[in-house]
Amino acid sequence: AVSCIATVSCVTEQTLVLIKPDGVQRGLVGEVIARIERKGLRLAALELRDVTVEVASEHYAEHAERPFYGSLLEFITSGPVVAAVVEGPRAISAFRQLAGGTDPVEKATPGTIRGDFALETQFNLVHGSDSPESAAREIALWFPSLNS
Ligand code: IDP
Repeated sequence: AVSCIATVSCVTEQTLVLIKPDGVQRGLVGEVIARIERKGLRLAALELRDVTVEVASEHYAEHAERPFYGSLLEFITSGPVVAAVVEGPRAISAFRQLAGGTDPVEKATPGTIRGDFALETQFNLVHGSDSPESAAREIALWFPSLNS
């Protein structure tokens, strides 16, 4: 049995978060991390790093047949990203809620990261795993030395 005295002490889930090259270039790293922390989520790992085509294509493998795949890979490898493992109760859904919908104008609402700071679907600032299976796969891909 896990005792949860404060919300942050009750770690039930981890998710992989990326601040994409547009977020790093636009100086929104602090803004995004502040929102994650204010929500009550915790950083379990955090790193600024360059992205290889190998990691990018593995990360977005499910989109390999989509027309935007080539340009998505070019974008994700265009500059450093911030990769993070974020944890807490329902961390996967909680971060997706903070991020907002994929299309930052039509789907993300004001008050979300994408709704507040982005205009184009490709350049939507952040990534967050969409399921426990994706989170496990993506955390293993980006942070192979982390055992969770
Ligand atoms: P998600 O990031 O909200 O989970 P996905 O559908 O998994 O959305 O798409 C992955 C990423 O691919 C998006 O965040 C966005 O950067 C890019 N993307 C998705 N759909 C389009 C599109 O129609 N045009 C250009 N880029 C897109």
